Amino acid sequence: MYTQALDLPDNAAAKAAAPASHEAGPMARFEACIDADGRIEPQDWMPEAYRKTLVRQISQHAHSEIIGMQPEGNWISRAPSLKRKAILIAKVQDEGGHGLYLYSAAETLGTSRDQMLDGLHTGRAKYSSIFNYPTLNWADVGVIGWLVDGAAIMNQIPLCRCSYGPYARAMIRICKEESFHQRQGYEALLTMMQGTPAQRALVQDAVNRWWWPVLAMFGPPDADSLHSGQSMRWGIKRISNDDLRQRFVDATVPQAKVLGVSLPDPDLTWNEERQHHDYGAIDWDEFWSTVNGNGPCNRERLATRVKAHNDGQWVRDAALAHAEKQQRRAMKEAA
Ligand code: FAQ
Repeated sequence: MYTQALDLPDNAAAKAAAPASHEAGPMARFEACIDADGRIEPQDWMPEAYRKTLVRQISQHAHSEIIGMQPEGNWISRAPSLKRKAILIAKVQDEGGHGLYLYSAAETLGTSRDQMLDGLHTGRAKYSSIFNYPTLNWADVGVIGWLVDGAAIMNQIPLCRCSYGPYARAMIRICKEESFHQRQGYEALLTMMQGTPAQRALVQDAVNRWWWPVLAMFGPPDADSLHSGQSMRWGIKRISNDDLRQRFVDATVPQAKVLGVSLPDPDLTWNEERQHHDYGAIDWDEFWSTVNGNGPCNRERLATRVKAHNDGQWVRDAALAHAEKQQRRAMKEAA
């Protein structure tokens, strides 16, 4: 349902299509590789603006995964059964892993993890607006899986075809895991919807609260999207913010029907002419206020993250001391 083809282009052919080094400068070779839908690798020459855009997007994406562990992590100790607890622990751990793949991909562009984390911890770097909303009841955990992971997959499948090789490759594994995350959320909600009226009411309440922030998660409308034009020209983004949002709405409406919940938008209707659903106006003031640090949980999320980082200092110190000891031993043995 979420896939838009995972077939990857023939990189060798694309690179061969690029003019040879004696014929053209690095910019021409870069452009030719992008035009032929090839992959740019870390050792390849790239314009500084391309590098900067990638570091911005990949590090923001990594920060989102790491901060995104918090809303659901909040429910690990209160999961309603051992099975749900085990699933949730695995999911939250996956999000941490996604952050690590993505930091590694960004590091290949010459930015250190310390620099990226400093950006996050000092509030200079962005992370997804969606993780600044609270998880008030157990159904929120299911709704995050169904809607937030569902939106993330919709946005991230095209990134498997991103022109920067390390990012594209990281995204393939991430998307496979996100797909499991989406299904576990939907399954948890289906179970609740077969339960008591109180359980069904919890699901509906969670859907009502998350629907609009999830739609905003795809980013500003195309007309206001600062980076989309250039990022699409470079093959970093493949599908625009509005087009992804529309695909998500179209995919989610039938799922809501099966689940038996209503989506909180009186303007949501099928448009026969467009062959898409029309939907109501998104509150962009709320979006920007959240992005700029004033959402319901921004301060709490950042404070929790900074504390976790500081509390983990002894682990990093111990790992470094161990690595140094091993290196000294290896040098002594080699001498
Ligand atoms: N939140 O010109 P555009 C997940 C910013 S991972 C905050 O359209 P662009 C997994 C944008 O950065 C979710 N800021 O920007 C999970 C820019 O500001 P800047 C994260 C946002 O880059 C599930 C400005 O607005 N996914 O969910 C947002 O072309 C469950 C102008 O915007 C990714 O990061 C936003 N929602 O398009 C984990 C995917 N939207 O940088 C745990 C990769 C926009 O100039 C539990 N990223 N902004 O200061 C992307 O695809 C793109 O970066 C977009 C934004 C589509 C997010």
